[in-house]
Amino acid sequence: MGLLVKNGKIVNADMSFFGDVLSDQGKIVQIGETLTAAPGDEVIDAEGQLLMPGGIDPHTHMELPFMGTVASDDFYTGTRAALAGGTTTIIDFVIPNPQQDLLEAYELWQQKAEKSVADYSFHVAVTWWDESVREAMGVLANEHGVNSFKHFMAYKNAIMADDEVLVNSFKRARELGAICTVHAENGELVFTLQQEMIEQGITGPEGHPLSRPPEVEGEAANRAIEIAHLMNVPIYLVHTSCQQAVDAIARARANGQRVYGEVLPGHLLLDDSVYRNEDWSFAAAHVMSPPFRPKGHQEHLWHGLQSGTLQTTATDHCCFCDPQKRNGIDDFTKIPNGTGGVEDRMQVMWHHGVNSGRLTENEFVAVTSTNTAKIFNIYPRKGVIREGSDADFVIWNPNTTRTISKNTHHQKVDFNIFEGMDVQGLNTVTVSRGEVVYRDGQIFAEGGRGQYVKRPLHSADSQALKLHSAQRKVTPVKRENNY
Ligand code: URQ
Ligand code: ZN
Ligand code: ZN
Repeated sequence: MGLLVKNGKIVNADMSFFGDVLSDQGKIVQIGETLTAAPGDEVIDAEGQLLMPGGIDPHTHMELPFMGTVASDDFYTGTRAALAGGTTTIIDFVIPNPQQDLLEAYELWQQKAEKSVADYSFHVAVTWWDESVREAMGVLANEHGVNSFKHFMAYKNAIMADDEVLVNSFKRARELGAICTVHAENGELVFTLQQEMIEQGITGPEGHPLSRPPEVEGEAANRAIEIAHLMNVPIYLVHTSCQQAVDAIARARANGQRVYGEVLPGHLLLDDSVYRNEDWSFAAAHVMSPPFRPKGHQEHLWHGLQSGTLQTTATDHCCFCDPQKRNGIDDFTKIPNGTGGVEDRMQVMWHHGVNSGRLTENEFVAVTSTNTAKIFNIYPRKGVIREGSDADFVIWNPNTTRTISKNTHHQKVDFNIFEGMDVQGLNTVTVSRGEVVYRDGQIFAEGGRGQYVKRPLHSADSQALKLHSAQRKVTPVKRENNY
């Protein structure tokens, strides 16, 4: 049985046009005007509505074990929420403990994700280094469709990657034709500043942003970019949150370096006043890293997105309920870091991006879907409404409104950082691989329908490698032993 969506305005990153879209067996099979349905096809009239590629969220952490607890949204509940908000693919993270075999961790996460209702893929974090890690990266890249490796420069005494890990892993990624992604905060600086806060008796959530000021991110962003430059590997900075990081990316891109940046709706719209709220739980609910920043950084992030310095939006969806956040009731450094948003990203970005005039509808598609698909090499399978692509799209009514609230969201968490936000422009229907999985508030998706998306390696461009290493080949200076 096929699905025919008629009379919609199709909005891709490159252009908008009116047409009908026919999907069958999970793929878009025909786009044209006045298409007719075959017997048994489902037909939806999208008159007055837009058809846009399903959102791709390149940064989620479903059921992540972290800071002594486990993120509350799992791969079933979290991907249900994603579909409800118009996101049809997530890229989550395999995060091995230091000394844990990367392949063992990968298998564990694959088991967790079996209950997903949306398509999913994995970045794999490199949290330690030895020859076995090097080997495992090759197996993951060549046999399991992993073309991106993550590095946490923060979280000392846990999953922090020091320069030895960064340099070795970046070099290995280059050999494989993979891309490196980084959480760019200097973990040593954070650790020391945290101790200083505690010594000064600052134990509440207000200490969180004070212990990781923008300079902590700026230093790490510049360091990661320079290491990537010398190792000649593409690099993607996740959740850039401040002017310092945006400027580091802009400088590198202006110098022709392959650097990408991601931004979260939370960092675009919220500021650090949330941490000074008198309600401890409210303030703690906003504890995530990097923290929401002082006023001023938000506009710089918007300009980064509008100018193309930043290419993607994500959510870093990593939820912890109040009882979990209360692990840090006496010490902010023990508050599990993370906030939600996988259900809200598309609508928040439409309202504050397109309705505000900051982004065109085409740019909205680029930063919520297409650019991620291109950077992580699943375009045009995902990220575009085109014949032959996966039939992942939303039917979007630009006139409908909703007020975001924890009381109505599908995310399994007792807080919403966008609580009370009125947004206009919603997905009335979400289609995933040709199936209507969400419609007018109802989710129709069985656990396990989500499929793992392998991501092909970018060409380990031997010519570029040769050129790069040739540039570094230095002939030793011949000296007579005249001493
Ligand atoms: O750092 C991350 O991206 C993970 C651990 C989620 N938590 C967070 O505060 N961003
Ligand atoms: Zn992070
Ligand atoms: Zn994250």
